[in-house]
Amino acid sequence: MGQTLSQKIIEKHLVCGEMIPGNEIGIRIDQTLTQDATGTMAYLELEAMEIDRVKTELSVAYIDHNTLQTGFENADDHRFIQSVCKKRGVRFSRPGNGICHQVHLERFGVPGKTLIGSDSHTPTGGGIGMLAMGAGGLDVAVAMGGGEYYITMPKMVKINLTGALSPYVAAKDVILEVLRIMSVKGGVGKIIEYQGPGVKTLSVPERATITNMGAELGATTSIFPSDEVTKAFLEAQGRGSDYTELSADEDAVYDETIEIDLSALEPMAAMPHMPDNVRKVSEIGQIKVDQVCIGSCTNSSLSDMLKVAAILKGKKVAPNVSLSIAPGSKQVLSMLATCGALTDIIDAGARVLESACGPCIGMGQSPNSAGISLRTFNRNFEGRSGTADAGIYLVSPETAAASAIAGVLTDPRTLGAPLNIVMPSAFTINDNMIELPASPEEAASVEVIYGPNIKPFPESNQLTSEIAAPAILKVGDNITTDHIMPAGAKILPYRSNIPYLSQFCFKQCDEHFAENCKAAGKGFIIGGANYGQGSSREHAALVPLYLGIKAVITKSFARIHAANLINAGIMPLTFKDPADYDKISQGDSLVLKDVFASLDSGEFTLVDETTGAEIPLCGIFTDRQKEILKAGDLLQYTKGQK
Ligand code: MIC
Ligand code: SF4
Repeated sequence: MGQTLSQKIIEKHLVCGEMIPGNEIGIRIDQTLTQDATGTMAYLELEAMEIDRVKTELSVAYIDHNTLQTGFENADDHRFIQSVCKKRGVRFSRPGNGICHQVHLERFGVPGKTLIGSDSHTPTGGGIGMLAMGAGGLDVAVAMGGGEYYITMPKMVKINLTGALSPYVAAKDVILEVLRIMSVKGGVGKIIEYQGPGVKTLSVPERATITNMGAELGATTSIFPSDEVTKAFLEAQGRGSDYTELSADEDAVYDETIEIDLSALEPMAAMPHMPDNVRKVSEIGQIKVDQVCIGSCTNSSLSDMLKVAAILKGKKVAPNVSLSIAPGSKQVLSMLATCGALTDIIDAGARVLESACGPCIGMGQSPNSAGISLRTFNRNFEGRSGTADAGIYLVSPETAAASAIAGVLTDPRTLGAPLNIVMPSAFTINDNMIELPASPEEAASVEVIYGPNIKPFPESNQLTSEIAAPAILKVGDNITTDHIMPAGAKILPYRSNIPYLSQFCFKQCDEHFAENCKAAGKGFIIGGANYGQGSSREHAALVPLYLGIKAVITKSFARIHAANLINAGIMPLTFKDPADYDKISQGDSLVLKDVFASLDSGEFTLVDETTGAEIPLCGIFTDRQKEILKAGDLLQYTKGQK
């Protein structure tokens, strides 16, 4: 029987486990990346693991999230990361060099290699045929130390692309269509492989837009074959020698197949407040727009920016719109400047931002009250923009630029003649903002510099045979890690200060959550389906740990968050019968009995002492996960393994 592309890559990297869907497998990781908002914690963890030098083929630390420096905190964290990188053998991409996923694709990604990153959009690398996955910071630290990365062997989904995109219809519209079909939980436990004759019509940046936003499906990752288009991209980046041809076998077997005719697609938008709330732009109509933001790791490549510049050329941003544009990397920005496209962008009245995540993570550009903002980003969760009542629509760069000029949501096909973008045959290569680590000999004398904002980790949970605690919070379906641990300019600087962060935990769902936890000293969280979707931030587990959360009980979990909970020593448990969710109310006194025996059997019983109900729960953990939970957390477990 033939293999899918990801099965081939997994097989080459398999360290343990059987490649049967649902089984836990451990795979060797060739490359890692971190960004600064999760990186400080990941490097603190690496330091705690007492590893002299990273053991991967390549590890890169990017500074792209916390680039607003309104106090010493972010700059201190950057200096800390820079010093660890120098000492431990990690390349350091300085602030200004660009967004991790964009730069990694340009300068480091290699078809067929495995990559994990402490950021959920790491699957961007799937655009050049990498098996690239988002992970918690601790998992990335373990991989840097040479440890394997554990996932549940995913099911395989084939998306068969036929036809070709019409003018002004973009890669963003493809992934929005996939989100419309599959929903934000439709990809959980699956790898999405793109195939079919339509693949060769898509450039690498277009493929990367699609795999990037596969994160919003909850998928383990998404991947495109590595073909002539990949080869041309790598050659244009001066990295032709990194190319290998890769594809699935003709007779590969998939668990699910979805057909998409690219020619039939139209411009789409994800409406507030979920990436799968997708409709055609032509159906939504000409709603008035207050703000347009173009950029983020999803849509900030040179080709995206050239299209935007061509639409803006000779035009003016509508008086009711504030347009901001953040090119994805120094390479993109520099090339825009050289070819004059940046002038077209500036002359139209755009506000040019530095090459970083910026507004995507609430670092500036929060919209006005009840503002409507069109963004080329990947997440439109309520409140993420920094304005609680703003309405965020996710659209393609073409739709964004056309709307910025018109002042209302605009179908870019109304612009008329198709754009004629000529991509350069070679990119400008200048890696002077990527700092190399010290040599192993010099590394010994490099000092790791800690700032006063870096506080110790929360103490790990000691598992006890009986846990009695209140249902401190009950939430519904699709709770994101942005709900659990919000980001934004005010909070992000405290990613290495768990005690400070804790006061913001779940603020959007229950203002008094942190106080209630402190008063009770412990608690259970009750959630609906797809709990913990979105960002990979392990803070969404570490902060609840700090606040005394012992277990999270839900209808189902998102992959990275469930792993982060286990890594932090918090049990993720699910209702055996999802209808039992209704039997628990916030505030009920709950008891989890015979915890150790239940850990072995996978069957837990929760007693609701307020109502008398006995509720069966599932907690099926692998032997490794049971050991992590018994050790207190992954850090203790990893230290114990040495
Ligand atoms: C995001 O897009 O939500 C982030 C910020 O990039 C996160 C990581 C983080 O919270 O630091 C992600 O996607 O994992
Ligand atoms: Fe940065 Fe936004 Fe991409 Fe996250 S989704 S890595 S915040 S640009």
